[in-house]
Amino acid sequence: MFLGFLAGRVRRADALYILGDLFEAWIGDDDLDDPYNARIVSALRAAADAGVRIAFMHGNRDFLIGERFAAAAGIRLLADPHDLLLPEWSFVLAHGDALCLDDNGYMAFRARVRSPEWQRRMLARPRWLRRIIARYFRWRSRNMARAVYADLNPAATDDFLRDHAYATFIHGHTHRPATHDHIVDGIHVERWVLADWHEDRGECLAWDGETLTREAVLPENRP
Ligand SMILES: [Mn+2]
Repeated sequence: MFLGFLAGRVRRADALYILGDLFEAWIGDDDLDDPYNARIVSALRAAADAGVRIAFMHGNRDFLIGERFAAAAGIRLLADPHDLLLPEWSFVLAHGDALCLDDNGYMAFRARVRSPEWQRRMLARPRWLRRIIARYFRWRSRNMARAVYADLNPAATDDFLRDHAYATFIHGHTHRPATHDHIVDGIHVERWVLADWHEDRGECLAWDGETLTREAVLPENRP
């Protein structure tokens, strides 16, 4: 479905922003030759070659995506968060996990795996071992998520919106798609939460210069 999206709807856009967790797991850019990964990368490349500017931000599952992936796919890596200042409107983009401060276990894990030292040691391990570790992480996170998905910490979110000049905030990660209204320092700020993707349905946000719209993404790009 994502391949159909890249070949279809995306071609009518100037730019595509992917806010992380594109992959269930990413064990390192030396895994670009895996057939599944190669298909995704060449589909991104085709859209990029067709003139769509594609930017990618790391999620909590694919944070090991690096410059080799970016070069192969023809995309640009973004820092999290990213201030997207368009002529008509200002947005701030994030994956969303960095504000889930109430999930202490996850925040400790995040700090550990995002450190350059941990990543260097991880990438030095053989691929087979990294695959097993990635599977273990997914299993553990599924078990923890079964209880309840973490949500953004309200006070930290207000601070974040203040720090980003009350720009419209777009993020995913929480599995709670919605559009929220925040009043921060008396200013109305919108927060758009992206939906998670499944085999048979996905969702993107489209900005036409005036309005932001949720668009359904369906298999084979059916209308
Ligand atoms: Mn996530």
